[in-house]
Amino acid sequence: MRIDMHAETRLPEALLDGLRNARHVVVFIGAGASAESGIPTFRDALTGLWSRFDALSLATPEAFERDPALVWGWYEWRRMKVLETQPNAAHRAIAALASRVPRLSLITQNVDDLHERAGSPDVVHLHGSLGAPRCFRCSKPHAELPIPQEPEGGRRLEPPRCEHCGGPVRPGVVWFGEALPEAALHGAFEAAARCDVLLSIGTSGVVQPAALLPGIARDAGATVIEINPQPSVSSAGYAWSLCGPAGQVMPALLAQAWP
Ligand code: BJW
Ligand code: ZN
Repeated sequence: MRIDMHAETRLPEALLDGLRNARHVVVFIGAGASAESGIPTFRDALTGLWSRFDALSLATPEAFERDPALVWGWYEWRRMKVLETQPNAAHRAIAALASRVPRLSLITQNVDDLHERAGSPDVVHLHGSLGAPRCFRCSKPHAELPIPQEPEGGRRLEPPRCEHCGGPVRPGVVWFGEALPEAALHGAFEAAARCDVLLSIGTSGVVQPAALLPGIARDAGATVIEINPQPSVSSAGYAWSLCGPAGQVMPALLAQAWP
C-alpha cells in the first residue's frame, strides 16, 4: 500500500504493530538516506552523481588502471565532501530504533560513515567505505589518509603508494564488476531471510546483488516497508511504500510506533 507522507499523516496500526512486535528488523540503506545531509545520490535525474560524471570512467577497476589520478582525485573530492557533512534525522532515528527492537541489522550500500557518526554500531557496508583505502595490487590496507585538501570534483590527484609493494592505493569501495565483501553479503542475505520487518530506505533498487535483499525478506514472510520520495522499481511488491524523504518519514515512524 502506498502512503504519501505529510506532516500530519497518521500511519496505519497494522504497520506500526508490525514494527513494534518485530523481533528482528533489517534496515537496508541506499544513497537517499544521506541525501538530506548534502551527499548526492547516484541516479536522481538532476542531482545524482551519474548525471554529472561517467560511472564507467570512474567506478570500475579498469578505469583506475587506465587513469588512477583521475579516479583517486574524484574519490578524494567525495571523501572531503562527506567529511563536511553531518548525520541527518534519518540516521539518528535509525540509531534510536536499535534500542526499541530486540535485534536490528543495519546494512548499507553507502560508502559514507554517517550511521557510525549517528551512533549506530556494527554497520554492514556492502559497497565498502571511503575511509578504508587499500593497495590496488596486493590488497593490504593503507594507513589512514590525511584530511583531503582537494577543492574541486574531477581534479586529478596521484594516489599514494602502498608501503608494502609500492602499488597504487585505491579507494576501499566496491566498483562495478567487483565482488561484494563475502562475509558482509552472506550476513546480509542471512539477516534478510530471518527478519520480521525490512525497512528499505532511499535506494533505487537497481544495483545487484544488494537489490535482492528486500525480495529475499518478503519471500521469507517478512513485512517490507519502503521509504523513498519516489517509489522504487520494486515497491509495488512490498507491503508498504511510505512516500517522503527519509529525514521526515523515519522520525515520524518512530514517534508514532512508540509515542
Ligand atoms: C531518497 C531521498 C530522501 C532521494 N529520502 N530517499 C544482475 C543483473 C544486471 C546487472 C548485474 C547483475 N548482477 C551484477 C550486475 C552488474 C552490476 C549491476 O547491478 N548493475 C546494474 C546497475 C545494472 N553489479 C555489480 O557490478 C556488482 N558486482 C557484482 O555483481 O560482481 C559480480 C562478481 C562476483 C564474483 C566475482 C567478481 C564479480 C557491484 C556493484 C557495486 C556498486 N557500486 C556503486 C559505487 C560504489 C562506489 C562509489 O560510491 O562510487 O555503489 S554504484 C552505486 O549504486 C553505489 C550505490 O551503493 C549503488 C546503489 O545505489 P542507490 O543507493 O540505490 O542510489 P540511487 O542513486 O540509485 O538511488 C537513490 C534513491 O534515493 C532514489 O530511489 C531516490 O528516489 C531516493 N531518494 N532523496 C529517501 N531524502
Ligand atoms: Zn601493495
